[in-house]
Amino acid sequence: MVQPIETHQQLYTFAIDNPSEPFQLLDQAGNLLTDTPPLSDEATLKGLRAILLGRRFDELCINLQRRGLMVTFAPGIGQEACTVGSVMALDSSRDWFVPQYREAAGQLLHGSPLVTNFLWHMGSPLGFYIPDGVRMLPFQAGVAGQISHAVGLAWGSKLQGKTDVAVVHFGEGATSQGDFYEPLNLAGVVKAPVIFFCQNNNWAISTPRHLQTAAQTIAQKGVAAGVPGIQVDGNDLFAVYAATCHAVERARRGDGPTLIEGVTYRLGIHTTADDSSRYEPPEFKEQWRDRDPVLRLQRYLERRGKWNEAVAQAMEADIKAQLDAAWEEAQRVPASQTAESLTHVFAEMTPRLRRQRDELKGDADA
Ligand SMILES: Cc1ncc(C[n+]2csc(CCOP(=O)(O)OP(=O)(O)O)c2C)c(N)n1
Repeated sequence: MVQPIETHQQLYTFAIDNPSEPFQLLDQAGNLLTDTPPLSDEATLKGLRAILLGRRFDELCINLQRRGLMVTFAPGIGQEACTVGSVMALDSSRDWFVPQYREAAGQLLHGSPLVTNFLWHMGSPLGFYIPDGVRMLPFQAGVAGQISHAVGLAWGSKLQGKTDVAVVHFGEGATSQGDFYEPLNLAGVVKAPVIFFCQNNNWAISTPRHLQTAAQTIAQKGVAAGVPGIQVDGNDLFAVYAATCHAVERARRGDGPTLIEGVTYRLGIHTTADDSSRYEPPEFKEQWRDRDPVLRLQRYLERRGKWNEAVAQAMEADIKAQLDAAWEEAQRVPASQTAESLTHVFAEMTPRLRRQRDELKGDADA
């Protein structure tokens, strides 16, 4: 277990005392800053593959959107260690992953089928249907709208005497909203087993972090709600994983929520509807490129003799085959599925919804 974050007290002291020094276990050059890595080489390779799958999925979707085959798309390029590291700390068979809109890498690792993710961005209502057994909520376009739902899931788990936890992702912009503070407050009161994960990528579209909040860190926003916070290097898979493991253990013990701030950077675009060159100084991306979580893991694994050109090529080929097969499958799903959007509103359809669905089906068949 990792030493610096052992106690609850240390968690929030860390965020307040060291606002410019996020918790790190793997530095930019791939050096391990602790005696024992928190993940085995095999698990690290699995984490790297999940990051790369998310990245290649995002790149493909941007390309498909440009060709008119997808709706607006928000990539998580550069931020994938936040979602992958936090999902690796969960038990996917029982814990909940609650995304905002740029969390493909974490969603896929948590069990979301690739086809579902494609269908989402093709505008198909079937993309919003999460298969049974996958403990995940759908994509949420309303900033911070999913945070209350995550607290509800976690509190519900506690009321049922279970120890299943929920991790919810959102950006630093979301933490300016009532939809962040209200569920955070409630979670502190009822000690809901929830992990609030803020991906601080410096930008809320064109609003930079320093104009978003005067708080020194996002992590310390938890303190007033009795929720310990920790700021971690969000591009360090090991730090994200270790901090989330710690938060999960606290939550399962009944000690309540934790707020994790992953300091990261948006290496891609905000969405396909955005032109970041209009507001983002070009040197910002340049500075962050070398901190890319992919490069960092590759450098680390290379030193351990687990990464070389052949391994890289085999992994990329395997990912490409997986993406190609899922994209083929998604294209075979009939485009007109409007009626489906009414099917999952309630557990049992109301007579009015049933009537509307039948009317829509009639239109589609005509
Ligand atoms: C409730 C709400 N208000 C405004 C928007 C428009 N909007 C879309 S993304 C975005 C920025 C969000 O920034 P942040 O929370 O930091 O997340 P990021 O996009 O950087 O991941 C805004 C304001 C929205 N989708 N929902």
